Amino acid sequence: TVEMPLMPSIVMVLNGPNLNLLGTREPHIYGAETLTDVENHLIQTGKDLGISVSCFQSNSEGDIVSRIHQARGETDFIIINAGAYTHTSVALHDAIKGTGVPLVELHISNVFAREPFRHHSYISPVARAVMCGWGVQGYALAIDGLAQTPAV
Ligand code: CA2
Repeated sequence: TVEMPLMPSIVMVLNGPNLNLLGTREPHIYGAETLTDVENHLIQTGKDLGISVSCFQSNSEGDIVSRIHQARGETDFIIINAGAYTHTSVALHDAIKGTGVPLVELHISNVFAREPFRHHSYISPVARAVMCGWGVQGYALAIDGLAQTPAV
């Protein structure tokens, strides 16, 4: 028999600063769904694909660093929307690099069609994949992509 590679079965979705405001402001950029709507959706998408999804949001850089540390050994993949810390945080870059947890960087908006300060990411060089501009459905697309990805 041939051993088939296993897809990631435990995925952590991390949302950073201000993403708790989803669905309350700027719906033209970020959509009308709340973060709770999006998270419940993702947990269901995961169930349908045989992936256990846990979701976490924090406005604090240190909390997100700690979650990345905690993910090591207990999570196969992280999907992170680090919000504005994407563009500022060497600490997040170091946490991802230091733990070696495979990670997808995600943005709801197309950051490259926006202000120049959103064009640089400290996360991209340490991410396995980067996606942006798909709206909140990007999260489900990422889970779907992971379901088709052999775990490493
Ligand atoms: O497009 C994305 O997902 C971003 O990561 C969102 C961040 C922004 O700083 C990044 O450049 C791109 C901001 C998140 C703010 O989220 C809000 C959602 C609804 C209402 C207000 C803010």
